[in-house]
Amino acid sequence: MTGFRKLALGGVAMCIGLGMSVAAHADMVIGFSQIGSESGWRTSETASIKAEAERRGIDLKFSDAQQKQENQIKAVRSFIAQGVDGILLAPVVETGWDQVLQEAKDAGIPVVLVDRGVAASEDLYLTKVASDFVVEGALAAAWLAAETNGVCDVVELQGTVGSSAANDRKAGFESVVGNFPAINIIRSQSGDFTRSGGKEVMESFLKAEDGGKNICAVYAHNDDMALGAVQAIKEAGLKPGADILIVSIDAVPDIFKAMADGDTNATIELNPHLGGPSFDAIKTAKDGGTVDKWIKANGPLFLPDTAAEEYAKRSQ
Ligand code: GZL
Repeated sequence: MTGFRKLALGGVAMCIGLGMSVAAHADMVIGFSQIGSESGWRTSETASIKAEAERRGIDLKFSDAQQKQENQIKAVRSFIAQGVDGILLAPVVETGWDQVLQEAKDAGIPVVLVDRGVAASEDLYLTKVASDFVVEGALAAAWLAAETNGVCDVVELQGTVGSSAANDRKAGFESVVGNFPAINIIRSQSGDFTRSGGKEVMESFLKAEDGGKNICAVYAHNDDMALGAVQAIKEAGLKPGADILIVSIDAVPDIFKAMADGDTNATIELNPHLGGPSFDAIKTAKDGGTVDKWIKANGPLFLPDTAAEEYAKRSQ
C-alpha cells in the first residue's frame, strides 16, 4: 500500500475516532450550575468547561448563580425538571445540599461536584472533580516557612465563608505553620475571593497593624485577593513582595505579571480544565461503569524566576 494511501486511511480512521468521541456525547444534555464570575480563575474555568462541551457536542444548560446558594438550588431543580442526562454543580458553600441532591438521585440524574465539595453523604453525588485544597494550603505554608526561616507574622485573606476551598486552604496552612512556633497568623478575614474584597480587608489589616510594619507576609486563598492586597500595600507606601511577602493560589495570568514585577512571591496552580473529567464521569456512569468518588487535579507552586515566561504563555 502506497505511503499516501496509508496516510489517507490514517486520516480517515482518525476522523472516525474523533467523530465517535463526539458522537458518544452528542446526544447528551447536561446542566451546569456555576457559582458566578467572582474571580479570574472562575471565568477561565467557565470558559474551559463550555469549550469542552462544545467540542464534545454536548448541549450544556448553563446557570450563573451570582454566588447565591438559593440560585444554585433553583437551577439544579430546573435541570431535574428538564430531565437532563447529568448535572455539574460547583457548590458555593459546603452545607445545605442534601435535599436537592436527594431529588437528583431520586430522578436518576448523576451529579458531578466540580471544583468544590459538599458536607453531604458521598452516595448523593457521582464524584467530585477538584483539587485537594488542604494540600494547597500546606504547600503555601511550607514555602513561607522556608522563605522566612520559620519566623513570620502572617495575615490571611480567606475565601468565601463556608466554602470548602476556604475551609480546607485554611486547615492545610495551619497544619504546617502549627509546627513553627515563630510563625503566627495575626489576622484572618474573608475577602470573598474577589480583588475588591482582598483590597478592602488588607486596608483594614494595614490600619490595625501600625501601617503594616508588623506584617511579614500575606497568605491569600486566591490570586484575585492577593492582587487586591498588592494595591492596598502600595497605597500604604510599602513595597509588596519585599516589605510584605505574598503567597496565593490559582496561578491566573495576572499573578504572573505581578510576580515578574516583583509585587508577589509565589502562587500554586489550580487547574481550571475540569470539564473533560466531569463529562467522562457522567458518560461512564450512564454506560454502567464505576467512577472514583474524588478525581483530583492538584497543581505545582510557581516562583518569580519563571513568571515572565509563564505570563507570556498564559496571556496569549
Ligand atoms: C477553588 C475555587 C476558588 C478559586 C477562586 O477551587 O473554588 O474559587 O481559588 C474562586 O479564584 O473564586
